[in-house]
Amino acid sequence: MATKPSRGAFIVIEGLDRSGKSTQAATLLERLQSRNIPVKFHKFPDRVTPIGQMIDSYLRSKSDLDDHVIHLLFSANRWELAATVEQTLNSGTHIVCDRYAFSGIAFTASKPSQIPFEWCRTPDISLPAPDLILYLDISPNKAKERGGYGEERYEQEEMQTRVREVYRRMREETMAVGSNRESENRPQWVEIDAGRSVEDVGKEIWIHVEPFVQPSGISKPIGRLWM
Ligand code: FDM
Ligand code: MG
Repeated sequence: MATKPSRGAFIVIEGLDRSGKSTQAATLLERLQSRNIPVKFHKFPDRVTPIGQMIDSYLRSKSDLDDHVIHLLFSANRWELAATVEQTLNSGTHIVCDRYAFSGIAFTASKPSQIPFEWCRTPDISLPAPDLILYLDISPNKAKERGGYGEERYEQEEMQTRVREVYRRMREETMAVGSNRESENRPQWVEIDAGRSVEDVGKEIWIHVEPFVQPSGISKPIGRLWM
């Protein structure tokens, strides 16, 4: 049995649609579970809650909502799980999370309505911050070739191209030296070339995750987004 760490690590996987997030999340979960490392999985949007059902209906174009409203619903959908996330981490269980607030900003800020980046970021301020962001980078062109595209809103190459640009901006801001936050309390943003085989991407992900899931655990407190 692995010993329980002081607190669990919060690991978020981000990327464009068809970048392989869900596959890699499943692989990572199996890796951890096979080592008896306690881990829980979350996925945003969580389409099960009442708010999640509204989001699901919007994404499948069954309903229409103002761009600000849907943005706030995505954020609310994270807030309704925030206390659970904290409890889970504090109990020593790690969390692997498929999409988080970075998706929220990247997609809304990429819309033709040109909602300002700072406005997009505001509702998620002070959510539990991830310790590690695994950004699966893929060109929209290559993602499109993987098929299964075009069934939901946002699954168009033009939109995905803009989304990738916003992700780049967030990566730069997260890694920027000279931000007023302590560097050790800053989430670590790792960019992974997701255009390779499932195995190769999985191996690289594990190299980055392993230091975060040691039995000694994580001693620093849970961070807050953008604070
Ligand atoms: N999405 C996801 C957003 O626009 N905002 C958010 O806050 C989140 C979490 O929802 F196109 C978008 C991203 C994607 C769509 O996500 C559904 P999945 O991972 O394909 O289910
Ligand atoms: Mg999708």
